[in-house]
Amino acid sequence: MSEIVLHQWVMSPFCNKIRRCLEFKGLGYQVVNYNGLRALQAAKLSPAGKLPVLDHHGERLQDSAHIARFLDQKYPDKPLYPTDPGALAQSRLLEDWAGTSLYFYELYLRMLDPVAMEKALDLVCAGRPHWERSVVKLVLKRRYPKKLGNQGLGAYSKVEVVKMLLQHVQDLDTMLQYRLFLSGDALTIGDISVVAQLDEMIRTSDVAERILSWPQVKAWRERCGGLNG
Ligand SMILES: N[C@@H](CCC(=O)N[C@@H](CS)C(=O)NCC(=O)O)C(=O)O
Repeated sequence: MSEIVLHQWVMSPFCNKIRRCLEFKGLGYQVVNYNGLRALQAAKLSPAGKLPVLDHHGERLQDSAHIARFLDQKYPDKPLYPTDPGALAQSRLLEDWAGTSLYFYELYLRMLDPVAMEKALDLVCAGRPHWERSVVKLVLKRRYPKKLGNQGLGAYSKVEVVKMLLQHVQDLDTMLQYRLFLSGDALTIGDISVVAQLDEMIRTSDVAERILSWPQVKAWRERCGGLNG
């Protein structure tokens, strides 16, 4: 086993974020996937019970923001968090916005849409016995409407949610008319966090084409390295 192991679901935007961080830093790593009912074991890996979890030379870390900061301390050569104070402030705010706002759009478009849900099940049940798929589907269908209801987005129709999301995408497109990346001319944790959320919408949702119809966003996503995993 490699000295760096990422415990993940391939379709998790936060796991996508950490794959991107590791690849940006040029670090070799292995992944352990928690597909199907193996998800029950994922919950035991850390106190929060969420993924990603990263094992780094025997040290176990959880939470993507914490992991990204840890990687920057250990491997400072290619910083995820820029040194320029303005760029640093923007990239940290974008990281937080991606995880606390954009994530719920991704969840809505994936978990409340029957076609996207089937695509997500293909990903999260790959390699597992077929019967596990119906159990996982039941859990997802129970858990996420409640979660989205509590967060607030669940109260809106899909048309309204897509409209709000596309306004955000348009705003990103406007920001990118003046710079190569969201906080300036270099890729930062802000770009990685935002693109990881958009990737997972593009992967399973029928809104993909409309997101990619924004030319600056499309070109920026390619500069960020496309979908990995
Ligand atoms: N703040 C955490 C969020 C991680 C997160 O919500 N992961 C989701 C997968 S996308 C998860 O583990 N969900 C399972 C659960 O909530 O039980 C991070 O940045 O790592």
